[in-house]
Amino acid sequence: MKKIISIALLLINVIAAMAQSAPKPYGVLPSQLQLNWQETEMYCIVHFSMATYTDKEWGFGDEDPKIFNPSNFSALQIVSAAKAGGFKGIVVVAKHHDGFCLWPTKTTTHNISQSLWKNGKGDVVKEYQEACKQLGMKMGIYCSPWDRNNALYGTPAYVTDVYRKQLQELYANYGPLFMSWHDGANGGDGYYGGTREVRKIDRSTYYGWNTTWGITRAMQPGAAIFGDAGPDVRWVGNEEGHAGETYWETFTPHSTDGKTPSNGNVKYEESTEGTRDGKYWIPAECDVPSRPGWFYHKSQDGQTKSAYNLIDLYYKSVGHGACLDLGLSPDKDGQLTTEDVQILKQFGAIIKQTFTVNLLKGATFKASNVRGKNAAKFGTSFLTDNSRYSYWATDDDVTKPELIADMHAAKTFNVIRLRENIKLGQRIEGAAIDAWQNNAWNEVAKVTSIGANRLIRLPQNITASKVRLRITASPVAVTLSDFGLFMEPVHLSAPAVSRNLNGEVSISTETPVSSIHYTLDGAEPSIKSAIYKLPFVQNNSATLKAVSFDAAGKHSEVKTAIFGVSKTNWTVLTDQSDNNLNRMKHAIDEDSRTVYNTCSKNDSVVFKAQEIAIDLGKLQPIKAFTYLPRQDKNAEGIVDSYIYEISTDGKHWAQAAEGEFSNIVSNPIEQTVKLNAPVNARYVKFIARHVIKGNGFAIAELGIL
Ligand code: FUL
Repeated sequence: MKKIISIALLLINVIAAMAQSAPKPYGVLPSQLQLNWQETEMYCIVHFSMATYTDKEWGFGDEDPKIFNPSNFSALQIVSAAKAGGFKGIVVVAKHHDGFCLWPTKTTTHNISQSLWKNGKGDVVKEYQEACKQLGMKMGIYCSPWDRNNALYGTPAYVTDVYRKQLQELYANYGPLFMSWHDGANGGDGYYGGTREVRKIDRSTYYGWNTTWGITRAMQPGAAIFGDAGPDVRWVGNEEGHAGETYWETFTPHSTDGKTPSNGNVKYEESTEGTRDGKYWIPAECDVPSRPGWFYHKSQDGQTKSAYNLIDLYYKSVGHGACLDLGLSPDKDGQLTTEDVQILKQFGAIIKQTFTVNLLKGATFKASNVRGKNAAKFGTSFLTDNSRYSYWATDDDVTKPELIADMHAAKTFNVIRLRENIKLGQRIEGAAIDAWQNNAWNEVAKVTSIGANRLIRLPQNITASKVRLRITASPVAVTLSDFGLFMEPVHLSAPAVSRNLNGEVSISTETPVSSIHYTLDGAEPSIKSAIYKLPFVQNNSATLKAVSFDAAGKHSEVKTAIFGVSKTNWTVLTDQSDNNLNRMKHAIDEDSRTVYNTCSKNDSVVFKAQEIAIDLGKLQPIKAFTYLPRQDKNAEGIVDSYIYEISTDGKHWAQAAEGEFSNIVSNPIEQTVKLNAPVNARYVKFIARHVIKGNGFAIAELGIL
């Protein structure tokens, strides 16, 4: 008997101990450094350098340092604007691909001391460091590995004596850093000390990344290292600001060339979602410029993403469990434009307003299971406290629990937040949320992953007093740290604008509005501007700005659309590389989804310069050419080196422009080539000198302004 009692006691003790013990971690786990980075959630990368002055996205490396001379650079203005937007840090582009160093480095003379700014005594990076310190913002640095200026680029000496030394200078003098950002754009043509040639490097071996990262760890132990394949943070695989709808913080990088995955050769299509049960914990950063390009271009004024565009990206990046890195682009004076500052402020205010009140605070929770019935340790009260790591847990064998939250009164919400305690890994693979409406549970949302943070933005407001969370798939016990319901302020639907091949402009809104007003000269529209009723014809170039109003006089955001000359009477000439008129028409059909593509599947065909010529129907003045690359995420046939020719008779041609489309794969936006002076022509020819990939060229749209 005694024996039985002691065995029973032992068993009770074992069960009690189990009830106290935390669930076993699942899979690979984040480091403390990665947790710190994750909590940062949003920061900005600032591109202000030589390319600001040359109006380019990538400088060639032959720029004269004297042209860098801002009249009014203010790191404080830039960092304050980021802070007002709710961003917690900035990443300073200290050297971009053109090789110009914004600090007085000893590694090259191609640096700020050779500029006219502050008589060569200035230090832009220092000024950012001081501004960050003053404003309590974190700072990171971006120092481009690819250097189109340096004569040594491509040799081992560049890595050891230039690139690593530059990092060492930055690490030693500008910390503490929260990030060290290592770009994947690598090798190609450049100035390279005057040789002006193409230099190719082996992406997986040339930089000796492990040695470099040893330096980072030793000198800036608090810096999360960003690279295409990590090690701490991965690139999300696009510059559009979104992570996958299903999103894993874990990742097993694969390479495109069978070599070690590294900066520049990762299979990016796998980076957006990550890898379920991946080998490493390498969460993603979603980088996206706030304007069309990363650097400031006057021609892109008015095209900054609106506050609600940014909100949308916030939900698709931070709201999927990744971090958002928003590009800011100070202008030639050295500050962000008033409009850009305004947008950041508005964005920050909307986020703050949305997330201040968690409507589930004070709710009564009823869970189908609490680990070891130990509510004090694993109960539902932890779901609405402010810690990301205290959590509600289930017993090991309960992987599909349910939870009902009673708010005791009807509440209206349109955002749901869920978070896992990622210190125990990313576990959940499916969850659904129901609202109690008309005496029944109605499913309002479901997700296929949660991770560090999952925000679900509902298409409409939901009013209910009770909600139910169902975990529908998880390989192990659930460890959820947060459940929240929020109300994003409802905004008036901004107009959408389109123009068809007949030059007809249509303006519409998603939801009904009282009126839509517009201007065609780029002026800010108001209730006094022309009222939109029916589609109208606009054949000439124009900058249309439209705004909608509700009955109370509240207005939406302004929508800007830039039109080139309408293509109504355009035809394609056939005496050129291709003669398939039907296919060619896709290049001028005002439809960005159709592509004129000459790439062939036959691998033995090699790329030779390709061209397409267009008859504009009449002689007309041309100020600029536009090229929209294919928008279907396929790099094949995307042109990165071009020539434009013009003609008045279709027989005699003269060159009007030539150059490179920089960063066109990562950021495939419409490229605008401005001419120094307008020209008159009836015929234009677009010649592709080089394409990113493939043996032909691909064009979504060609246009003129
Ligand atoms: C890319 C670069 O090539 C772009 O110019 C920009 O700096 C972006 C943040 O990273 O890889």
